[in-house]
Amino acid sequence: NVSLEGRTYVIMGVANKRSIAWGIATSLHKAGARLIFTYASDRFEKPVKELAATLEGQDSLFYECDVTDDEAIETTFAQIKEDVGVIHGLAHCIAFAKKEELKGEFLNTTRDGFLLAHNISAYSLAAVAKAARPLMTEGGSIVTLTYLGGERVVENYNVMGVAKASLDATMRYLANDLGKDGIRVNAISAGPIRTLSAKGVGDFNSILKEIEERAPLRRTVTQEDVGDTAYFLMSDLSRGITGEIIHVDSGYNILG
Ligand code: 0WD
Repeated sequence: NVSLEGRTYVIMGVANKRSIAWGIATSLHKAGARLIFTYASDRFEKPVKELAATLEGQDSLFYECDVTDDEAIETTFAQIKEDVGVIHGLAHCIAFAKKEELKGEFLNTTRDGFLLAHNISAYSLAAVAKAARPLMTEGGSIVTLTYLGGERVVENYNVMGVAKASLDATMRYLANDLGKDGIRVNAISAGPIRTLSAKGVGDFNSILKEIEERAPLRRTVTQEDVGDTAYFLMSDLSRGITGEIIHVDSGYNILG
């Protein structure tokens, strides 16, 4: 069944309308899903609520959840359980690294910066999966967002690339643990998209230009492209897929 009516999904990581998480939210909304939004701090409460209000007929719920805080994660999912009971999926669209470490040589990464990037961008997937599991009593689908920089060296991506490699492996181990509960865990490797986070990556414009010139589809991807793939991964159409990385990148990853 391609309709997501009667299903509830948690979307983590909407910062503004350019967020990939917002692309996922609109795709799932169109399919009839009920949405729950979490945001990192009260700074995002108003913008997230204003955005969600534009989704017609959507009766969204909102929770503040800083993924570096175990207690916050526990409280958030306990509250969601109390408020809606069962969830059918979760979109993890969260990453962070110090801006000064997203340029120049990877070699200059500090211990602090390394741990921070891994904490927010990789460990958080394991932490939220653990908290979400008891709410996924009907099975479900967890989707995270990764990037090619975790598979190979991408100029300037540095410590975030190492964190994405960790995220990819975290996704696979979680898929193995949660498969017996009927919960699938997959990643979308998105091509570069201009968002708030992308602003932190050095020389992002030339990364975009390279895609336009060389990727098989000769265009960059949009939040909607990623959103519709997330919709597929949340739906039963993808029921046989877990532990997988799907590249939504105009085919760029196949180039040598
Ligand atoms: O080109 C791109 N934009 C790509 C992004 C290509 C491939 C992958 N991705 C990934 C990112 O690495 C990230 O995992 O997609 C995911 C979503 O990123 P985005 O949509 O590009 O970025 P953005 O709109 O900035 O959303 C990321 C959000 C944060 O925004 P802020 O302004 O705080 O950086 O991640 C959230 C936050 O909303 N976030 C947190 N959420 C909870 N707890 C935390 C935290 N501690 N830190 C950041």
